[in-house]
Amino acid sequence: MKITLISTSTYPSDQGIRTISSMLKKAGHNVRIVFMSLSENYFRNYNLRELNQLLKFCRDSQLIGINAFASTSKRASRIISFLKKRLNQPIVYGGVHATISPEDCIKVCDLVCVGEAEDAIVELANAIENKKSIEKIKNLWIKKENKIIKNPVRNLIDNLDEIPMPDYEINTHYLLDNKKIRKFSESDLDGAIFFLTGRGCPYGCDYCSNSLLNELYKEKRKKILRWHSPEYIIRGILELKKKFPTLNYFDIRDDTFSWRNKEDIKKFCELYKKQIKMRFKCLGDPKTIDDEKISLLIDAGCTDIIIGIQGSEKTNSEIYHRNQKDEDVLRASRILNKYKDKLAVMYDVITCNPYETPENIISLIRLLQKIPKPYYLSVNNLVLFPGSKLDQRARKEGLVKTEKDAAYHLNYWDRKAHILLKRKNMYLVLILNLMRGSVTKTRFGFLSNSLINYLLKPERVKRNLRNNLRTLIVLEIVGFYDLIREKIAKPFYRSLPVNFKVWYDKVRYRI
Ligand code: B12
Ligand code: SF4
Repeated sequence: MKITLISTSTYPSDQGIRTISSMLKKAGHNVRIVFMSLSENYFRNYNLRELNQLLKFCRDSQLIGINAFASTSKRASRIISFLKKRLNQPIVYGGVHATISPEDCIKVCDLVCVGEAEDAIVELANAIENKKSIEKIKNLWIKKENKIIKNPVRNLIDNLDEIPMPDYEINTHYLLDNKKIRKFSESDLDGAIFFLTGRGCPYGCDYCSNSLLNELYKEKRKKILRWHSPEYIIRGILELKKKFPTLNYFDIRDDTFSWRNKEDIKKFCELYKKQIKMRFKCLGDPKTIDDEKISLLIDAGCTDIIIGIQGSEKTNSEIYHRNQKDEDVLRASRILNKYKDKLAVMYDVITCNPYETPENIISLIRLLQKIPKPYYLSVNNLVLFPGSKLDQRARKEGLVKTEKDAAYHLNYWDRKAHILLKRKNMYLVLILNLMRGSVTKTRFGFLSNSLINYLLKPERVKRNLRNNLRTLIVLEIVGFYDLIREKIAKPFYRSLPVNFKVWYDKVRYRI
């Protein structure tokens, strides 16, 4: 059966839709993926010309699948309503937004797939092909004659190694590029592939969609955290390396890769070093980082690691229910700093949170000042994803009344938009946002360490929190600078040939 899968992601790097595609192909279906990427503009929706091109791809398909993040859900809605008016084929809406906000999605689409979709999508496609009823297919919500059938989710896949590798047969993939849908090419990978080596998260921070996944599956499985075996990962990565000669690195995107036990990491590193011989990036969690794991990863080729701090100890424990102490962060940072010549470290923090107090933000800044340098600081402004625990709380308490208040239409890094939307602790949130960037002994991004200390003098903080005039003026200047960077500098870098970027990285990392 012919099936068209549509990704609304800003970048064509989805693993989820590629895995769904592999499952369908394995079941004998003829699948193509259209990546409706809009990497040049985070906020744009599709125009008629683009939708008409997509329509041509969908005409001959017996099933159409579409995915979305909360941030791309408007794009998905536009595509679905456009296609529904012109075609009779069933459209199924899946992905993280459908999993977390099925109520939202069923308003625009008659079929919504909640949760892990590997088996559900194959069952759906087979049922459609064989003209069988789809009403009892687990994971599916079905709108029928103004009634909604809400089937429960099936169990999570126990053995992740049974899943086929994500689909990288790019001759069956298409990409929206500069208002035209064209064939996907290797250079669209931009020299890197995101790779997930597991699923689920052992934590369940209140702002994160994992808090909801844990809830959704709590009666289905004790642990939603599952890992692929090192052998499976290496087999997959090796295949991709052979297939795409311009690949420059792998980006292992598990939120808590360092949670894996030592034996697993040892095995993975041994195989990676012997067979892959290419640098990689990964993410770690302060509590599970230890010296041996880090030295193994570096020896295998890890050049970059991202560590989530998120908030001060108080913010983490009282607002996010994230079990992490400042001491965990400092312990991990001391280990990482031992390898500063070989490993680039980026710390992630979140601010612009409606529940944060000025003291919480100051504590976070003080913690950042204690972390051994150098490092890179990524400052993200809070987005309340529909359905996450923090979003539920904020809605109940009246802090979020409309979609706009939740800020999920905004990019995490859009500091001006977030600060103006939330208007809380503006002075301190701006300081933290200005600290984003490279951190050296004397500087945090735009600000010098001594300037931060000057700006944080208690009297100054009090005054500027009461009167926002100075903050607003600086915010305008920063907004202008960010605009130039987004509109001119970044597109220029993206337009550089992949080979140049590969060469640049090689020089930079001496590999
Ligand atoms: C890798 C990653 C990225 C990558 C690649 C994104 C991409 N295009 O895939 C990068 C770094 C670019 C990225 C960017 C962002 N990300 Co991100 N990212 C992830 C991460 C870590 C892994 C995604 C993944 O591959 N998962 C594994 C696959 C197998 O799971 P899955 O995608 O959910 O797919 C399953 C189901 O959803 C379903 N499914 C998926 N597609 C389809 C399609 C159909 C038709 C059907 C039926 C089913 C279906 O079946 C799949 C298999 O079971 C997740 C967290 C996580 N662990 O999932 C966050 C996550 C998806 N990101 C998130 C966010 C917010 C973002 C940003 C918006 C952040 C920002 N800058 O503001 C951006 C922008 C993304 C965009 N607009 O395109 C949030 C989304 C929350 C939400 N409710 O929307 C997540 C969940 C993180 C979180 N903890 O909250 N991200
Ligand atoms: S540790 Fe990361 S992925 Fe896990 S629940 Fe918290 S924010 Fe989400």
